[in-house]
Amino acid sequence: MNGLLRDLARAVGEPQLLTEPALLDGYVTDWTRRYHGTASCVVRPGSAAEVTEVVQCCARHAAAIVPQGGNTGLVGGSVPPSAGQPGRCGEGARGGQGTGDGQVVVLSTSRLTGLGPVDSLAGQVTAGAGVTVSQLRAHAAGAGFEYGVDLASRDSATVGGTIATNAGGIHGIRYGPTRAQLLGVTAVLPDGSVINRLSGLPAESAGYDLAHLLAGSEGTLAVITAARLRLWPAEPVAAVVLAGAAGIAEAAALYARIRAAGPAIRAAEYFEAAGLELVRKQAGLGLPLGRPHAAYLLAEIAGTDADASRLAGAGLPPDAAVALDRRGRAALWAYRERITEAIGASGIPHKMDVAVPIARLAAFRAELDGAVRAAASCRDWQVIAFGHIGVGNLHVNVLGPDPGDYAVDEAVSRLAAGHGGSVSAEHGIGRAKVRWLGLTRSAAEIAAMRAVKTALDPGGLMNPGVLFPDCEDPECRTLPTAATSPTPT
Ligand code: FAD
Ligand code: 2HG
Ligand code: ZN
Repeated sequence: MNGLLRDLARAVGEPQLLTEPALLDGYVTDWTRRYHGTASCVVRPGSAAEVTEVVQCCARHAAAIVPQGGNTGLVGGSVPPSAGQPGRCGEGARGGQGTGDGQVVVLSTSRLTGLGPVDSLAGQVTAGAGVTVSQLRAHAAGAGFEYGVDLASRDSATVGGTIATNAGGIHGIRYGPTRAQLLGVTAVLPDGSVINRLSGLPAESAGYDLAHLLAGSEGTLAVITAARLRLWPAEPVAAVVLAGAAGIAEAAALYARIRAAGPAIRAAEYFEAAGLELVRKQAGLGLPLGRPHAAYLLAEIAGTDADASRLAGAGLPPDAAVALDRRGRAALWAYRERITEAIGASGIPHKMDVAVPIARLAAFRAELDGAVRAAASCRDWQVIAFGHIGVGNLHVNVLGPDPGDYAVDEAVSRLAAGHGGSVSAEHGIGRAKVRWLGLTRSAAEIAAMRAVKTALDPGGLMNPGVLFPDCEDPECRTLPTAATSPTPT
C-alpha cells in the first residue's frame, strides 16, 4: 500500500477502500460503456467529515478526484480517464496539471444517504448526496410533497449527481431542472475547506450563490455532500396521452393544442418509430396504438378527471390512447422510458443531448439524418431521436460508429449550434463534449469559467479532463468558439 492508500484507509476504514481490479470495474466504466478509465482506488466515505479527510489526503498526495454518484451519467464525466492514452479530449484525456504521479481516486457518495425530515411549512428537505432520486421522491411523497425532478434512472441517480449535471428529466416543463430545486448545499472544496449552506432561506441576497455555481459543475469544483431542496405540493396525475404523429412538427403542434386546451401539462415527450421498435423488441411489447406511426407525443396531464376531460378540446387524433388509471399510465410511459435501456442493449451509442429553440426543432430534425449520413460516409448508422419536446431537448442517439470516432458527435453538435441551440440540454459536457463546449459558450464565458475553476482548484485535481480539455493536444487549443460557429438561420 502506498502513502495515499494508507492515508485513505485511515480516513474511511479499510473496508471502504477498494483496490482490487475486479471490484473497481463497475466504477471505472460508464453507463454507456463508451468510457472506461483507470483508478488507483475507490473510496467510500460515510460522512461529510470523512469526505473532507479524503479530499485533504488527495490534496496532500496531488491525487485527482473523480466524484461519483450512481454512475448513470451519459457523458463520461463520472469515470476516470484512461491511462496511457494520448491526451485527446473526449477520449479519456489524462495527464493535465497537478495530478502528481498520476494517481486517481474515485470518490463514491454511495454511503452519504442521510435524509432529513420534510419541513412541511417551508416545503423543503435536506438530503445526502448519495440519496437516490427514487428515495427522495418517496420520502417527499410520504409527507404530501413532490420532488420536481424525475428521470428513468431514478433508482440509481443521486442527489449529488443530479445537481452536478443539473439534470432535467421528464417534469422539466413543470418544475424546471435540478438547479431550480436547489436551495443550498454542503460541499468540500479541493483544499478541504467546507461550504455549509443548508439554511434554505427562501429570501436571501448576500453575494454569489455558491450552491448554484455547483449545479452543472460536473465534479470539477467540489464534492457535494448534501443539499437543501425545494419540494412542491403533491399533484394528482389526471391522464397520460399517447398520440401518433407524422413527425416532430406535428407532435409539437399537438403539444401546443393540448396546452391551449387548458390542462396543466407535467410532461411532453417525443419519440419516433426507431426508438419504439427497439423497446418493443427488447421488452416484448405490442404496438401502443392501432397502427404504427412515424412519431409519437406522450403528454402527462395534471389534475383530476375534470382536467382530463379538457383534452377533448385538443383535437387528439382518433387513435390516440388516453390512460387515466395508474397501470394504464405506466404502460404508456414504458414505451418512452425504456428507450435508453433498449438502445444500450443494441450497442454502444453515441449520445448527443442537444437543445434547440422549439420553433427550430422541425428544421433541426429535417437536417439531422443528412448530417449523420455525411458524417457516416456511406456506413450504415442508425439514428434514434427522442426527448423532452416541451423544453426543446432532443436526445440524438447514433448506433454504429466506433466509440472513438467523433465525426457524428461533431456533426450533430454543429447542427444544433447552427440552429441557435446547445450541445448539452441536461446531461452536461463530461468528457464526451469537451471539444464542442465552444459551440455553446463564447470565448469570454469559457475564460470566466476557467478562472473560477483555477481559483477554486488551482491544482486541477477535481475531475480533470471533464468540462475543460486537460491535455496538450493542439486540437484542444483550437476548440471552436461560439463566435465562429454558424449563425442561426
Ligand atoms: P454520476 O453519473 O455518478 O455523475 C455524473 C457527474 O456528476 C460526474 O461528472 C460526477 O463527477 C459528478 N458528481 C456525482 N456526484 C457528485 C457529487 N456528490 N459532488 C460533485 N460532483 C458529483 N439525465 C437527465 O438529465 N434527464 C433524464 O431524463 C435522464 N434519464 C436517464 C435515463 C437513463 C436510463 C439513464 C441511464 C440516464 C439518464 N440520465 C438523465 C442521465 C443521468 O441519470 C443523470 O445525468 C444524473 O444526473 C446522473 O446522476 P448520478 O448520480 O448517476 O451521477
Ligand atoms: C432520457 O430522456 C434520458 O430518457 C436519456 O435523458 C437520453 O439515452 C438518452 O440519450
Ligand atoms: Zn432526457
